[in-house]
Amino acid sequence: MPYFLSDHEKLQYKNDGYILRENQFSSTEIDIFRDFFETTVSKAHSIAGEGKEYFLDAKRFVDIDYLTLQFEPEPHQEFLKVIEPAHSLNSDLEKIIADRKLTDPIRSILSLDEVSLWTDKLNLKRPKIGSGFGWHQDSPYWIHDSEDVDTLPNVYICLDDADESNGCFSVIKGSHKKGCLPGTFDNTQLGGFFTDQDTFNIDNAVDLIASAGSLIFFNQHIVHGSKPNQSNQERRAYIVTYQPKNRAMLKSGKVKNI
Ligand SMILES: O=C(O)CCC(=O)C(=O)O
Repeated sequence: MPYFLSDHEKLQYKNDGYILRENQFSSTEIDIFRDFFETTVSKAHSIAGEGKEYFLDAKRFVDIDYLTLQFEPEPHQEFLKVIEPAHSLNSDLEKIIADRKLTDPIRSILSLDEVSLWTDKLNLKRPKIGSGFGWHQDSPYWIHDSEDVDTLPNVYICLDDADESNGCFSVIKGSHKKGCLPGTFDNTQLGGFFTDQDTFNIDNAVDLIASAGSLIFFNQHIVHGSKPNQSNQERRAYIVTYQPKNRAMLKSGKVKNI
């Protein structure tokens, strides 16, 4: 069964920079995805000691070949925050990456039949521990590595019900239209990757409250972020980013056509 975007959804993506498709996966499917997720997290913990550890703005990172593990800030530095590229640790994730519920809308967005993988990440955001993500765009992270930063659409898979209390995904509606925006200049190491708040309108912020199994497709230039998880509930997400076929993946440089 095809899952291409309707004309209305295409227009919405063009104007707003995102679309939310609710309840795309059943609870049984999401349970399987959560198993893939937690298996990957366990593998990441088991190899974290083998990697090269470094700190940016007091945030702990570990690189193992081209895999990057990002940990929560103090006092939770033992807890993982992000694993990227996640499929390199668990090939089961490739089943999700190739699912037409993800790839057909991406084909519609790119107006292409064939696509490849750019990157994929697991964002953990554990109960009471998971920190937020400041307002940022993805494109400034990728502009120096990608052949074409304008063709890197994302899909965010909600693995848990998410609302304001556990730090649901938030976007600045329409902010993708200006391309790469300037970063902040606050003399921190990572400050340049957070978007200068004078360049977008915070009144256009939308909290994407969504249930587990929902998908959020979003433009690589949209300003987005999320609050910490202050609840007792998990808020796990898997974000997959695609590109036109035959292009090299971020970091590994290998090609993974879908
Ligand atoms: O998981 C989230 O809430 C935000 C993730 C994000 O902004 C990112 O990975 O670029």
